[in-house]
Amino acid sequence: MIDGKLQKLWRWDGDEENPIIRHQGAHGMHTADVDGDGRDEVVLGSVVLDDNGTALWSNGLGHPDKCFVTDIDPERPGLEIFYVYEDWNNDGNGICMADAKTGEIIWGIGKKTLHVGDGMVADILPDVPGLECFGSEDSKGGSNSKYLLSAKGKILATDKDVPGCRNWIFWDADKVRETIVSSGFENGVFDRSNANKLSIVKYKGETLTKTIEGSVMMMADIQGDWREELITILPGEIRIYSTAIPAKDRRVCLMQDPFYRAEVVHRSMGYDQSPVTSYYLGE
Ligand SMILES: [Ca+2]
Ligand SMILES: [Ca+2]
Ligand SMILES: [Ca+2]
Repeated sequence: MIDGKLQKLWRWDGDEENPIIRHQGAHGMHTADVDGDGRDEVVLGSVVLDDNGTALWSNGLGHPDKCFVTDIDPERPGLEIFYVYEDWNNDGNGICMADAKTGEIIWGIGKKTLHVGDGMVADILPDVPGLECFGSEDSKGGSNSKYLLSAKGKILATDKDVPGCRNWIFWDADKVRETIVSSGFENGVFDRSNANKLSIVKYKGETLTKTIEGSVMMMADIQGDWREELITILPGEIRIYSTAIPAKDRRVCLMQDPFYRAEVVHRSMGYDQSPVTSYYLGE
């Protein structure tokens, strides 16, 4: 910023890079300090731009529908990135986890994948170390397979035992994340009369709240006690739901984490993702 005006520091065109970096972007970008030098990189998908506007790395795996940057495996130093790839992948890396600093693939699912259209990372199994990683094939690709993996890449569950990827929220007092489900989609059959009723449930566990109405817009810690509020919309109305479950510990407001704050904004870009923190937040 000079004299109150933004100045261009650099421009980037993938075709100027070697190797050329076409077709490596995801549906949304994330800004994170992946190399720990205090300046943010831009995670475009399979390619990461350094803060000086040059490619830091590219894994060459193509177009991920989504990727998640966070400390997935706290036993490894630094951040990791979980990828789900739309591109057909014969080499077992269509669902994979990479080192965020170098792009090195830490593990892949080890199976052929066709079009993995959705994914998520969250601690849903407190007895399994790290964040669990899950992804689902899009039926457009010719498969309905779903996978739940540990932070070490071990397949823990498949298909009907894998939760949905879309809407996850910190709602009760523990650091295991809960999911928001529409009762209109119970048993996989869409009931239009019930489609606006939402419940917050634990994975393979109890229902915590079931009186929520509207369509999910966003989840974010906007009140500041570290659990997240749920923002929904109905015709002519915006609602903010807050948990009524008392916290058991005091934690810094998630919005104090600049990465989480940017992830909340990210929700308005591309495919919607539940925001994650730059640090490990799980049991
Ligand atoms: Ca950096
Ligand atoms: Ca780590
Ligand atoms: Ca929880």
